[in-house]
Amino acid sequence: LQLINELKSAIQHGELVLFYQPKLDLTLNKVTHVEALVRWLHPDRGMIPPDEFIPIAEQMGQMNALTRWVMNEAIDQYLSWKDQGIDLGIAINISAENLKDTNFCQYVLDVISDRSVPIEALTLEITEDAVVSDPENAIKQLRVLKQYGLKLSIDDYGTGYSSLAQLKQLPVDELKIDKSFVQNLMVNLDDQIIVNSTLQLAHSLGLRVVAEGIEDEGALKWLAERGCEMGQGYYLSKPADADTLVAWLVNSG
Ligand code: G
Ligand code: G
Ligand code: NA
Ligand code: MN
Repeated sequence: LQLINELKSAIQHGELVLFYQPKLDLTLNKVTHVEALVRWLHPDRGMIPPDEFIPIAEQMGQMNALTRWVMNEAIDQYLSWKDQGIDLGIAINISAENLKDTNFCQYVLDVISDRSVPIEALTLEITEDAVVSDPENAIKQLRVLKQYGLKLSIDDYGTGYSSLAQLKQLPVDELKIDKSFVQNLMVNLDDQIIVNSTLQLAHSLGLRVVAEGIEDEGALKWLAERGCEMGQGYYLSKPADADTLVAWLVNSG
């Protein structure tokens, strides 16, 4: 309950921090993107994971403020890396509340143009459920963003309730297979069948596939052999602060 009252000021007073998790291009064997994942560095309680405060932010109508903070912070980081000669595309997570805000898409376009960020440097990750709650408005806004060249990704694919008919209408570039199908890939034949058919479906729709939840070398190889374009998971790197991420990048060549 206390957290509810504190969240709004936490956003305003700089208690949020972004961690970054690499997205590896499996063809190039190179990290080309990172996903920004927010944490709350609470002065008394230490680090609070997003699972504990994002639902609160949604209930409190703070999700637009939070996402705007995340977007600006991620762009700061993008530009700072760029100055250091590090070129990493950045993915940020968008929630249902954001897509319900009819000004969302204009806000994104304004921030990108104000800050001179190449539009293709930004990927928005959207869960299926965020689209399902108000498909017409969501699809309308996503189409505009896509038209301007923003990269769009369907997150946690396979766990939501979107129909193939809706999926077909979504102007996305990327499908992220949910980690629940990937974590046990090497020992679960059902998961192998699901991932295989998802790769085929996505590729025939012209979408690139990201597998999240890669926890071992076997899964990484299995996915690369089957043409999965990108991978993400603890086997490569856990989400880490920006400095740790760059140190890891330099070390892993
Ligand atoms: O970061 P972690 O790996 O613990 O993420 C837990 C959950 O919180 C994931 O579902 C992730 O998508 C979500 N999450 C993390 N950061 C953000 C964010 O900035 N915005 C939104 N909407 N969700 C986020
Ligand atoms: O829901 P979303 O996909 O945006 O959030 C990513 C979440 O998955 C974060 O909580 C992140 O820490 C977690 N994650 C990333 N890679 C792995 C992994 O290999 N295994 C597990 N168990 N979780 C992961
Ligand atoms: Na995500
Ligand atoms: Mn996901």
